[in-house]
Amino acid sequence: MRARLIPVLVLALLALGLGAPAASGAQAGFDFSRAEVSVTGLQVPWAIGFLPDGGALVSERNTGRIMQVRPGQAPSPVATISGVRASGESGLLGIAVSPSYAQDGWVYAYFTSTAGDNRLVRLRLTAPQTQEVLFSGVPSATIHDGGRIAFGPDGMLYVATGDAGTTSNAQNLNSPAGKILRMTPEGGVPSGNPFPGSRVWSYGHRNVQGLAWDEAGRMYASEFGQNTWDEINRIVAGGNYGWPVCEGTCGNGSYRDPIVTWSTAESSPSGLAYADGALYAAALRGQRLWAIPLTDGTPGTPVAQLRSYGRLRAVAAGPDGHLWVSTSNRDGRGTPVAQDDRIIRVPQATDEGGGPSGACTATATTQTQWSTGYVIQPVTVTNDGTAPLTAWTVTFSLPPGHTVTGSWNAALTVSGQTATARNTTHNGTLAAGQRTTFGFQATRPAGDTGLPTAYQCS
Ligand SMILES: [Ca+2]
Repeated sequence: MRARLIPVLVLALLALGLGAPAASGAQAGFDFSRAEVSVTGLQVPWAIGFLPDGGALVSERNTGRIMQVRPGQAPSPVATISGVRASGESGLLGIAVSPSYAQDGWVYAYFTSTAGDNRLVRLRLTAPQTQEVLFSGVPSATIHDGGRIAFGPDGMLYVATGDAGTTSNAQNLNSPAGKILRMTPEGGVPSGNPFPGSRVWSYGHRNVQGLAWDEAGRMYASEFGQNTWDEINRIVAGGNYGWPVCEGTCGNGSYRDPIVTWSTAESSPSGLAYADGALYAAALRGQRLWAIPLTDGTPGTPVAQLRSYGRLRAVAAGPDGHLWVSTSNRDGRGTPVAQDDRIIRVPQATDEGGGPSGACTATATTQTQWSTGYVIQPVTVTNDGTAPLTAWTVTFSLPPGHTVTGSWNAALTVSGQTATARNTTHNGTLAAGQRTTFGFQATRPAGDTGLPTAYQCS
């Protein structure tokens, strides 16, 4: 007798249903399909810093200029740093805008000088020829000059250096080369540094050109490998990152292994930014932007983006909610197009059908089924957002050959294999946390044991 058999036939296919897009939106990220070229005509842009008015400053490595850029406008020079000597990878490198720029007007710059060193200065755009030298004497060379500078969440200034082609610098705590340095905004040794009286924050680096922090304050740095492995490292005070003994992951307890490695052809990462649950590394030789999802500091699988713009150097999360990425096609190693160098802006991904105020989920239960049909009841619609819903739509996928023969408490339409259930007049309004249900029945070909899948609510 069928009524007795039905419970036996019911498959353990209960609680079907997937979270709405918003439910997985902890890392909404950026919509790379909507990337657009916003600035053109730069010459080897190296670093991007944002001003309180939303404009940006961009350093040009070879010209020594600081350009002011705004999306859709031609770049305009606002300062030329005096005493820059550009050769090979050296020149005007990192810039940083003071966190209290509105009060103090300081712009920080790191460059290779005509005096033969790499140095950190600060200046005001109102008097750019008046430089205050904050830290000098960092070994320079035509390769491995590091150069990224950034204010950390602690208000301290971090400076990434390279080994300047002398590998032994990296393990020498008395050399500022091959290090990440931490200093006060005046260039002094702050309290809390791991080696007394020293600006050294971490060492054993070959050539660091990217620094970033996540919202928990964890610090990350990108690093060029020699011939084999590029690295992303999680940076801790006093950490030894292995160069020149180790390149990439070597499992030697004396050194810290990277959290991400790539072959140098895939990456050669310069700039690094953190936004919205992911690190973004701009790859020069790899000619792409690597997006690396992070969960509590643990990386997921890197995804390659922006593969059609050539060499990428700087990446920064802008106050406009966009990711800003610069090309480096005029650096002597690229193939420039007429517009180069460019800044590409990538907008944030939007949560489709919902968003934080309209998040809902749908969960389906198979009430009963037989060889040629089934009843899905209840499909539970839950408003798990923080604001009331005034309407909801649940979509799901019907296997081929299945036909909906009736529904209740929802208006159900089918197009191809996609079924769409909309609220009726009496159950569209759901307060935050409230739920409602609907149901439907369908027929299917004899011998087909399939059921609908992929319930999504919006
Ligand atoms: Ca290393």
